[in-house]
Parts: sequence; structure tokens; C-alpha cells
Amino acid sequence: MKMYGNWRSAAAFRVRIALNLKGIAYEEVFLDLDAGDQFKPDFLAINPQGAVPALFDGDGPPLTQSLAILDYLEETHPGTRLLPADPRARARARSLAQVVACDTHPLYVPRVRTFLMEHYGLPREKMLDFLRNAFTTGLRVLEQRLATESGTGRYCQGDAVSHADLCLISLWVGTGIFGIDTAPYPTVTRIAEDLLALDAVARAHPLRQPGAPAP
Ligand SMILES: N[C@@H](CCC(=O)N[C@@H](CS)C(=O)NCC(=O)O)C(=O)O
Repeated sequence: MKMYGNWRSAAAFRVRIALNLKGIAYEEVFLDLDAGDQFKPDFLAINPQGAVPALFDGDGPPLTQSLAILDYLEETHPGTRLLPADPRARARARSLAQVVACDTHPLYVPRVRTFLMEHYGLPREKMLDFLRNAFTTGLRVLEQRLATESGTGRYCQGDAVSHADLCLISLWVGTGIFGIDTAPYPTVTRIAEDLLALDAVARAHPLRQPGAPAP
């Protein structure tokens, strides 16, 4: 498979982890989102939204939207399950995943940050305040649910890694990048630390991708 991504992209990170866990070979083409590679005609022909990831599987058309890609990989490579078999558990895993991918991450993607600064003249510090509010709101919801709901186990849903964990860790790594205090989220922290110890997650980590700043 061939994926268009970016070292820092949370959405591409989720997909890289799934590819690694399922043992699918892939190459990644890294776009420079700060330089606007995502809005160049060649890439807009692949994804008119101007966003990564975009995944090619063979000769088929590009797959876009990380959650849709995760579902596609689940359906085409069911060997290593990343969604529980039980419908209620599956719905909960998806619900937790969507807290991150649908209701948190979209608030701080580059196009939103740029719009806030360029269109409304928001100073960078206020934009970062907006971004940190999005992060902490998402983390607070995850913490409350993971700490109180009976479905939580070693990972977000029971003791097996699911789409919920891929999304959780994709949010979590941003806390380091954007300087967000993680102390108020002990359950999220526990699960994130377990996830980071997995080779499939470690290899997919943003800071291990080409283009990432040196540690
Ligand atoms: N909901 C989409 C989000 C895709 C997205 O916004 N990706 C970001 C990087 S994480 C991007 O390419 N942003 C480009 C921009 O905002 O200009 C998904 O989960 O795939």
C-alpha cells in the first residue's frame, strides 16, 4: 500500500499503527503541511479536501478519512482484529474513537489554526489557547469515560487494542508537542503508556518519521 501522510499528522499516525499491527507493508509519502503541499493540484486530485492521510491499496481509487481507512483495513485484513466482535463493545470502541477523531482533532488541524490567525487576526498565543482548550476538553471526556465505564480494561475497550486506542494515542502524542499538562488524566496516561510500549505504535510514532524534529 502507499500512503500520503505527514510526520506530525494525528490522522496518519492512527493509520500507520493499524498498518503495523496488521502487518501490512506500506510506503509513506510525506507532505509538508506547513509549506502547503496539501493544496497543490497534484494532491488535491487525490484528496480534494487537501488533508492527509490518503491511502492507495493497489490500483483502486484513494481511500481518505482515517476512520474510514481503519474500517477498510479491518474489513480487508481481519486477521488482527482492531474492533471487538461484540456489537456493544464495538459501538463503545467507536464512540471513544469518535470523541477524538470527530469532535476533538478537527478543531486544531492546520487549516483551522491558520484561518483563526489569518482571517480573525488571532495572535498565535490565543490560537494556542484555543487549541489547548480543544485538547483538554477531549482528554477530560476520555478520562471521565475510561475511569468510570465498565468496558475499560488494559486498553480503552477491554484488553485488546482497538480503534479507540489508536485515536487516544494520536491525541496523546500532541500533549507533548503542544505542552499540555497530562496530570489530570491518569487513566488516559496509563493506557497511553501501555500503547507506546508496543512496537507497532513506537514505529509509527510521529517523532520517528522523516521530517520530524531531532529529539
Ligand atoms: N478527519 C480527517 C482529518 C484529516 C486532516 O485534517 N488531516 C490533517 C493532518 S492531521 C491535515 O492534513 N491537515 C491539513 C490542513 O489542515 O491544511 C481524518 O481523520 O483523516
